[in-house]
Amino acid sequence: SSHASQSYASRIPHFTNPAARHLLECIERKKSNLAVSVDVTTKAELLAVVEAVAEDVCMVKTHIDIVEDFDLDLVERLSALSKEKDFVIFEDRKFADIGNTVSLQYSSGVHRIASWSHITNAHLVPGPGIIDGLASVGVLLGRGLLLLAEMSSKGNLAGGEYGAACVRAAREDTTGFTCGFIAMDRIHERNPSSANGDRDFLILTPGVGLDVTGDGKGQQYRTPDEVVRVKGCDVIIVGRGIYGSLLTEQGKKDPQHALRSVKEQAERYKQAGWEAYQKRIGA
Ligand code: 5FU
Repeated sequence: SSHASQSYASRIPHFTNPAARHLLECIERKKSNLAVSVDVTTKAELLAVVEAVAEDVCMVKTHIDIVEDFDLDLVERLSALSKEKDFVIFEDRKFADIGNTVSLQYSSGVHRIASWSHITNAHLVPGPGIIDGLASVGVLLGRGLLLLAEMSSKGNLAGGEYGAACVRAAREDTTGFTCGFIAMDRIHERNPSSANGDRDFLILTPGVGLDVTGDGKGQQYRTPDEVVRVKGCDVIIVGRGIYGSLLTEQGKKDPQHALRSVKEQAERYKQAGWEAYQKRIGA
């Protein structure tokens, strides 16, 4: 039977992964299934957006390699905010290399992702060794991994048998490190299996917008209602729909005004995501 009809709270005991449990607990405490994708290129902007949305989100998603003035102080501040404001950090790194290389990319380099990001993600293109490589760093730190089983962008190659293979690999991961998928629906429930077939996974879903259906560069948007109620996804990931006001001419001239709009949009998406969830579980 589908875990989609169960409340977030009731699903917590089914997860052994500490980061997955942390996320479900945050969602339940804050009554928010909203992740904000903060794709801005300076430390100051990143922290300003996070502060503006912090109250309304269960998760902040980063692309840390786009920050021009990155330093470890940024991740220290982000970590402090994650504790103070109660949200999970997800570095959307999309690892895609052999196990040995990804273990180094995850633990080391400039960004030391494993030291501050509760959850990260990976493509399965290199095979299951990528999971083992990341797990060799992440498990001891209590981190979690999402496999990119599907993508939101037009013409992406991750459909069909590829997604099914991601589901199999997640079920076969005996370390418990893999705790969910980036996907467009409850992909594991479309791909049943006798081995670990009942195991619950989190579905985090980008490509969410209330006002537009695309960005002219391949992104495709669906509404929170479609994603959460109809398709049964667990977390909506919203980027420009929330921080977009900062990118306009007006927003650059008057960042304080733009940040108020960022906060308003976060409230709007939070409400839409939670209403869709309540309808889904029949609350
Ligand atoms: F895996 C994926 C995917 O399939 N689609 C995505 O859009 C990740 N993303 C990310 O979500 C993308 O890299 C952005 O960081 C974010 C979506 O941002 P938007 O501004 O809401 O389009």
